[in-house]
Formats: sequence, C-alpha cells, structure tokens
Amino acid sequence: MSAVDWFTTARFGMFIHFGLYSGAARHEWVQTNEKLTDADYRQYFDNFDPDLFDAGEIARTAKQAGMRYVVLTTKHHEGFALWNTRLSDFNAQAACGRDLVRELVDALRAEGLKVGLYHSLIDWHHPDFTVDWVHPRRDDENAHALNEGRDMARYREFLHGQMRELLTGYGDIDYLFFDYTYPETKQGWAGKSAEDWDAAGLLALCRELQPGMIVNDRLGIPGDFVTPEQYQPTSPLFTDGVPVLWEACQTTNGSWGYDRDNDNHKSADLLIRMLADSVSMGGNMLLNVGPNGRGALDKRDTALLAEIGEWMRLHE
Ligand code: JFZ
Repeated sequence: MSAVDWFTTARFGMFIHFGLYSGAARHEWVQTNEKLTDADYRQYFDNFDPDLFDAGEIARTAKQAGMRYVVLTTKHHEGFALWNTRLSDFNAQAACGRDLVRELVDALRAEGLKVGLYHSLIDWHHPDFTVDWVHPRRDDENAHALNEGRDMARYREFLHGQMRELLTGYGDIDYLFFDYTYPETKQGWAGKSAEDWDAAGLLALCRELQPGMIVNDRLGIPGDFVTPEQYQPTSPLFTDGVPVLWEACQTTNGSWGYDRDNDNHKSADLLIRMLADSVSMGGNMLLNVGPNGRGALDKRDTALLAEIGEWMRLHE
C-alpha cells in the first residue's frame, strides 16, 4: 500500500470553502476585490457565529453524494484560522469559541471519509506578509512604503508553525492542498515564489509529520498530484511520459466562497458528466460547496449533491 492508493480510486471529493468571507457573502476574494481595510473587514470577525455549522451533517451529505474525502479550508487568503491556533488571535476559537477543524475532522472519521486540509500560503492579515499585486493594500498611496519593516522570514516561521499545529494536533491527515504560488509580475509588483514559503522545507515538514499524507503541487514545487482548476483536462495527464495523478477542482457556480446572489449554477447533469469524464481519464473531481455565514450548506448546493448521489448509487 502506498499513500496515494486511496486517492487513485477515490474519484469524488467535497471541497469546503468557509471563513469570514462567507459572512460577507460575495466571494472569498472580497477583501482584495474591494480593497477592504482590516478595519472594514473586522465586522466579519466580530459577527462570526457559525451556529448552523454542523460537521456531522456535512460529513453525511458528502457520503450520500458518493464522495470519499472532504477538504476543508483551514485558512484562506484572508488569514482567518478555523482552528484553535496558538500563533495568532485571528481564529475561530477566539471569534466564537469553537475549533471547526476539530469538529469536521472528527465527523469525517466517524463517517469513514478521508480527511483533507486546504491551507493558504497567502495571508492578507499577517503584518509581515508583503503587499504584492493581489494584496488588498496594493493600490494604497503608500503601498510600497508599507513593505518597509514587513519581513517574509517571520511570516514563513508563522506559516510553518501553523502547519506544525495542524499536522500534529488532529491525528492522521490524508490529504493537503496548499494554495498558491503566483510568480507573475503585474504593474511592477512582485509576485511570490517557492522561496517565500520555503516550499522545500514546508514539504519536508509534511513528510516528517504525516508520512502517509499526499500533497498537491501549488507550493511552487512538484507534489504528489496536480490540480487543474475549473477546467476539465481532455486527456489523461502525463509528466515526462509517466501518467500523473490529478484532481479537477470545480465550483457549483463559479465562486468558491458563499456568494449569495450568484445563481449561475451548473446542472447536476453537467456535474455528473464532468465527474465521469475526470474518472475516465484517470482523475478525481473535487466539488466545492460554500456554506453561508452561519455555516449552513446552501440549498442550491445540497440539491445538486442529492441528485449526483442518486446517480452514484445507480452506478456503484
Ligand atoms: C485559488 C484561490 O485563490 C481561490 O480562492 C480558491 O481557493 C481556489 C481553490 O484556489 O485560486 C487559484 C489557484 C490556482 C490557480 C487558479 C486559481 N491556478 O493555478 O490556475
């Protein structure tokens, strides 16, 4: 048995994007899209109350849809941690007294589902994370000056420290999705590269703490599987002539975070074709749901999952 065996036959998983942006209800990039300041954004922390976040129900919903694994955003680009991190106050325990990573991980294990974590390399909240071309402060008059005193070495330490917490405090983790390295320079702004995360060191930390875990390829260095995003490969994927494991991640409506007024949902029929298509070419499909600000699954998503689940039962 190798670490990837379960993944080769898993076929279908659930991606969950949940964070403070779910309360804003207009896309997980809202902070940078609207150039919100920390003060503007604070209201979503102060009002964070996921009273309808029911990990058991989420796990059962995934299972009934025929999914074999679930991947939760432990921290998205906004920097808010869904677990009880000791390295910052910007976390769910401080906001609402709950460790949502613990709740979900326990619920997944109870349903026999594989446990996946998503973790953002980008962090718009951390004071040492430099302002770059996708940062909410990029168009401030003094944007370049803001970087004086910001020190990515200190951010790296924080990032590695948070990963150490997640990879030691929650039992065996099966899957990790790092997100993401963007090397291009636009408007004279620097991007970020693998060195900014110490990608090699971070991957080594993963191997040391969770030898059975598979890791994706968005650290800026190769991992165990590749992750084409929101497009479907049209043939099996190879690297140097060798077939690679891949996973297509897809949204139900184009947004990863809860986007209240977005009704641009794909049909269940289309999603089933995309799933069958992926599997026929050696890939898995990771289908996203964005719970709303109270943590409830969106009815538009659960209706699609129920239909897909029916088809899965017919074709098991
Ligand atoms: C990233 C995030 O920025 C986004 O909010 C979401 O979490 C998604 C799953 O991942 O978006 C990306 C990352 C990588 C690419 C495109 C969008 N890419 O490699 O083309």
